[in-house]
Amino acid sequence: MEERNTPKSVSRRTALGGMIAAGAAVSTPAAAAGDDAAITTIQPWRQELGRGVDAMPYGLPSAYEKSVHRRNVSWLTADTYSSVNFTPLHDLDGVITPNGLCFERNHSGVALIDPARHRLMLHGLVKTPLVFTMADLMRFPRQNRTCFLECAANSGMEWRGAQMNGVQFTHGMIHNVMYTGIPLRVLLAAAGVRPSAKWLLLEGADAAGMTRSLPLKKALDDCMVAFRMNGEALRAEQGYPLRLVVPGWEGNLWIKWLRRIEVGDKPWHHREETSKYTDLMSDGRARRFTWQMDAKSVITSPSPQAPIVHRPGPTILTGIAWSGRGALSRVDVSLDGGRNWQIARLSGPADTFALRRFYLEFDWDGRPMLLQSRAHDSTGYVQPTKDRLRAIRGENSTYHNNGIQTWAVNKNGEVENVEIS
Ligand SMILES: Nc1nc2c(c(=O)[nH]1)N[C@H]1C(S)=C(S)[C@@H](COP(=O)(O)O)O[C@H]1N2
Ligand SMILES: [Mo]
Repeated sequence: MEERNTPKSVSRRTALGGMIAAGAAVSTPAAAAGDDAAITTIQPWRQELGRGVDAMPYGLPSAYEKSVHRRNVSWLTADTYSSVNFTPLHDLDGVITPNGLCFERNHSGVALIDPARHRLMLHGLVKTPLVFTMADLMRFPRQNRTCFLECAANSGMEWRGAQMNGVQFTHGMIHNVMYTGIPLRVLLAAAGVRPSAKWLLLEGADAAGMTRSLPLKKALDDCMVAFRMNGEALRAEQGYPLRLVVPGWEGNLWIKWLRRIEVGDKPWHHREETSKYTDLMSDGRARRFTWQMDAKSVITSPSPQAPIVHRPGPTILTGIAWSGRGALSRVDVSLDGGRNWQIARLSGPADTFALRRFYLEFDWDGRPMLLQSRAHDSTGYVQPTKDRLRAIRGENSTYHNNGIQTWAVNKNGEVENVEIS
């Protein structure tokens, strides 16, 4: 992993002005039949029996995909228990994050819970306090929903300037999976919420005993208590056997290893919420309760970890976009640092509060580029530039950075994280 000590900033003119005309674009994407030795060779896998169906009861990716994995940044946290690792966005396509690649953010490591001994308690301002076993929960009606989870600290290291040389590190505190779970309103109805109730306290069973306050309104609206991700049981890292799903809102509220829900009439005070999870502005005031995730997008390829490895000619640009305010409606892409924009092609499921995948197919002329993407959502909100964000929020806040990302591509197809001014 490469990192920089000094934020990198280039002017649009330096990056694009010094362009030298590259040689005539060669576009021979495929070899002519007969030229490719691999076609005539009889490789080992064509000569031997393959592995039997009993060899791998739980499947793993091909051995040739070994480099596709989560990564952490050793200097970022003092230990690996209260820490984070990052989703390898540059290696993924489509919208679903495979379970083994979902980033992890833990405050006291991963709790390993025996589901037979796990309980969910629901109490406080309710008519009947309840304690559920996992077996009890399996008898409630369930639903399926795909949602992104983004940590409020995602892209936080980029607030003062380009820092991390890879989309995995600049934007990898996000994952997008299909959850199966019980609408929280169904469980609350079973206990009978009292009229004075306004807030919930949610508590995890990890050593951190992490607790968060959540407005009852959001809980009744669309939260769920999930026990499956992408069809199989939650991974331990993601809160096995139970986690809260809070569509469109920051990851911090998505309590993992969920063990207790207390119903109250006001928010609880969390030390961390006031010191860390608030956005300090330039004038010293803080934004509080900024839970909704703003519209954001990023190009995942080309990117520093996914350079262009082919000659000029047909080139595929792709990325992800999302919004926690409303439906993602459009993504624009610029190849010249925001001077000219084209509308990208969206492909795949269009679920609200889930990742969208976009593409732009173009003929690369072999010259340097400054790649940017910009998300729009159904509320009319448009993803801002980083300069615009900083003008409003100042230099102190590192949370909720949804500014436009710039990747500089050089004539060799190598890509760097830059900021343009
Ligand atoms: N019990 C518990 N829940 C937790 C946390 C935690 O440390 N303990 N971390 C929170 C934070 S800050 C985030 S961003 C998300 C991360 O979810 P993930 O590990 O599935 O990516 O879980 C949230 N829920
Ligand atoms: Mo987080």
